[in-house]
Amino acid sequence: MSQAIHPTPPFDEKNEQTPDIGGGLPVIEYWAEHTLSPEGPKLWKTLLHHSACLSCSWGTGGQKGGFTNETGEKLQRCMKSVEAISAEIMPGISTHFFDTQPLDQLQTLTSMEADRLGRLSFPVILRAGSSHYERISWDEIYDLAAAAMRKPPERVASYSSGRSSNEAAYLLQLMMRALGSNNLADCSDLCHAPSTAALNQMFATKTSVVSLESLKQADCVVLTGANSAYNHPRLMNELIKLRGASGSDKAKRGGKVIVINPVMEIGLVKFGSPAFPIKSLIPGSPISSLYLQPVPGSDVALFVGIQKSLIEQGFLNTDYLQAHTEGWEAIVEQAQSTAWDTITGTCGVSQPEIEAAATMIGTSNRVVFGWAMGITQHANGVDNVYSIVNTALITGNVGKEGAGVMPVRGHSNVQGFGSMGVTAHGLKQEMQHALETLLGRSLSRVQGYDTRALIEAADEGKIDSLICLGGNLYAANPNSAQAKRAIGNIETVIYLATKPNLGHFHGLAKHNTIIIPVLNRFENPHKTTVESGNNFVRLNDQGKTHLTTADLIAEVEFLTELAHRVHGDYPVNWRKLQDTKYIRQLIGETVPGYEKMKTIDQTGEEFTIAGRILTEPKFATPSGKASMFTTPLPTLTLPDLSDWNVPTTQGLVLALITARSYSQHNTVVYKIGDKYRGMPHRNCILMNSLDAERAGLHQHQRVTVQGNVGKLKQVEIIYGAIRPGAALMFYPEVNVIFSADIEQRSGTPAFKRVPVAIYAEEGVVA
Ligand SMILES: Nc1nc2c(c(=O)[nH]1)N[C@H]1C(S)=C(S)[C@@H](COP(=O)(O)OP(=O)(O)OC[C@H]3O[C@@H](n4cnc5c(=O)[nH]c(N)nc54)[C@H](O)[C@@H]3O)O[C@H]1N2
Ligand SMILES: Nc1nc2c(c(=O)[nH]1)N[C@H]1C(S)=C(S)[C@@H](COP(=O)(O)OP(=O)(O)OC[C@H]3O[C@@H](n4cnc5c(=O)[nH]c(N)nc54)[C@H](O)[C@@H]3O)O[C@H]1N2
Ligand code: SF4
Ligand SMILES: [Mo]
Repeated sequence: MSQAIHPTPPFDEKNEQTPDIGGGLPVIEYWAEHTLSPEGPKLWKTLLHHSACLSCSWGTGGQKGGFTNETGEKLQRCMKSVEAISAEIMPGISTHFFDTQPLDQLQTLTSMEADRLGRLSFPVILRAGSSHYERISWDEIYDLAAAAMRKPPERVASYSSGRSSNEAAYLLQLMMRALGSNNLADCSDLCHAPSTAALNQMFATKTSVVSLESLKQADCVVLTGANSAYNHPRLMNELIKLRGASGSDKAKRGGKVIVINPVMEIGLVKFGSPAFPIKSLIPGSPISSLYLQPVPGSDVALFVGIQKSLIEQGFLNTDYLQAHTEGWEAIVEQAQSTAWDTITGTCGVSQPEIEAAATMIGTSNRVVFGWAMGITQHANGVDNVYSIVNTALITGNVGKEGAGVMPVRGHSNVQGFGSMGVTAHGLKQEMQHALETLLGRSLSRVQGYDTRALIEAADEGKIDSLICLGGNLYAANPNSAQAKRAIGNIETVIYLATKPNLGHFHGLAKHNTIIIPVLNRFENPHKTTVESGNNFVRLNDQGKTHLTTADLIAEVEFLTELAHRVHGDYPVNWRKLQDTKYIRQLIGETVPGYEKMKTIDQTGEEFTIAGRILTEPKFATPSGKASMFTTPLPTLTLPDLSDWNVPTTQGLVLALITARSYSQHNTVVYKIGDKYRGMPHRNCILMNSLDAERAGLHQHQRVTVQGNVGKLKQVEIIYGAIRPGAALMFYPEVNVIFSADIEQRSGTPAFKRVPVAIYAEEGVVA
């Protein structure tokens, strides 16, 4: 039966370090270690605070308490939440620290060392020519910042990361748009922008169409290019329940999970969840029913293959396609006319495996398709998303309970930033009109800079002022040398941040770099809101910071005061907005689907955003039908070693996946090793033993890994469960070696298919 089908050969080789299951006891040990430590009481207080988890977009916590999800289920905080909180409740950096640490010293710090310095506690400035950051007064900050914002609007930009609140995000975009600037670069440009672009084209909506409630009714989940065991751990509970293996869920749903990933991630094979201590935690629960390992960047071919097989097996839902979609004939024609050899030759997955996946999808009644960075961070990321959504549509799996398409988002409020209009990729018409009414004039029609365009523009000397609401623009971008040079051309850079990071020490402005320490989500003196990846809006209570002697500011307070100094009372009384309930009023009036924001302060009622979840196949497109687009198969080539300027003829070229380790949050590293992949430190490359041995290399050998703009030396080879031809290294360190291809319709870098040469340096004995 299809259950027995595995990749041939299965690329599941383990090394001596890898455990048998993901999650499991180490998670509990981590919890215990932290919750029982001296920081324990503070940690518990924060875990119990009525605010959403800081870490990922799955969204846990809020008004029902820190451990509850939107369906009211308890015990929904994972270890990643503890990790994120622990970083925030660290002591403050002393007022003398920056006096004693010259910049060149700070620049030697690793990501982890920078984070461990503690919480930013007072505002500092680095003036041109100075060797030290020094303390700065609030008056001077506002003078410098207001002057920076008054530069010509096309030379002023912002960058943001999705941890701040909806309220702060809304203020940022309103301040920028009131200036006449659309330069609202955001971390989502490096992340799910292809999902947003594709879903907007197909459905005229930009986010997941599946609610958590609906996911619970699925009988099959296809999880592609997402390592949720690491990055969205509570999603794993849903998969465990779907498979019906958990003790607490007697329903025995017996559903199927198809995982598509070049790397056999152990937590996606078997996961031990603390939510089901007896049945799951120690033995581990089975996750994948079928695990397919395609060539990185080839998912379009794989999904066209699945479509082809669905058609051949008689699973095409023609009635649905005729009634609810447009352009479907071309999709069917493409699938039928693409030869199996072309499909399998491109994706490297055999026809029986693809057919097994199609059978599982075709015989299931309610299928949810989820995906993350393995799909979006490719030169054809938008096609990747089209091909997944096409597969869902041809089987009628969009617009009913228990089925649909679900981009698994990144940061805990990255989706809220998009909803609030923080984007250079164009606003929804309704929101544009509402903002134009508010501003009493048209919004600028100049195309804004997204994140990559911002770096390119700055590199060409076209940006004078940049305000960063969180994040790490420097380390999140490919080609770190270019990012550093580009930011260095900007006269004034203002960082609002909770913690120091590499960007604060390497992403330095030409004249003034200012770091403003801010309160985080559970410390703000006012309520705020965030939006989860499942389109659920959570209300965060006000709180207090443990940094009682520090000079921190709320993001909302800083942004309203700055906007007031720049714009006076235009188009709103900014200072009045320091009371966030007035921002929520504005949001309720101007953001489509957010109408319930107008009453949330009275009702305290968290809500699902209107118009997002599709339980009927009625789309927001003018025709009411979903538009479908064909997906050209990618041509995936790699240069030869001889094309590289390397000092040896021995070695090999692989497609490098740059991804997260088990203990990091984006550019911030919490722990050096990744135990589930058996990678003991950051300077490792995960490879298949067949590749290494073919090139005369061996496990634990130290090699050079070279991309198109740089190299990393002394990289340790680790054998692992990855398909031949592919390798994996950790970001952000690896960003020094390559300048990525860019997905042209979304601006997203191809972080998941970086051509690299791997070789032992001549004369160096390993
Ligand atoms: N703890 C923790 N949680 C996080 C984050 C974090 O850093 N730490 N980051 C947050 C953010 S901003 C984001 S965007 C998400 C990221 O969440 P993920 O997208 O799960 O994170 P990545 O580590 O980028 O891993 C993507 C997976 O894609 C696979 N992959 C690579 N190339 C391909 C391919 O061509 N095809 C397929 N099918 N798969 C491929 C990789 O092997 C890897 O398993 O997580 C969010 N949550
Ligand atoms: N090679 C490679 N590069 C990648 C990726 C990849 O997979 N491979 N992934 C990309 C993706 S998906 C993303 S989303 C980006 C991430 O890019 P960013 O979002 O820019 O980076 P983060 O590391 O999440 O930013 C962390 C910093 O945010 C600040 N911060 C935390 N909380 C708050 C808060 O409440 N308020 C404020 N103001 N600041 C806060 C802290 O100072 C912290 O150091 O990286 C991208 N870069
Ligand atoms: S799954 Fe995500 S939102 Fe939920 S507790 Fe874990 S890190 Fe937080
Ligand atoms: Mo992300």
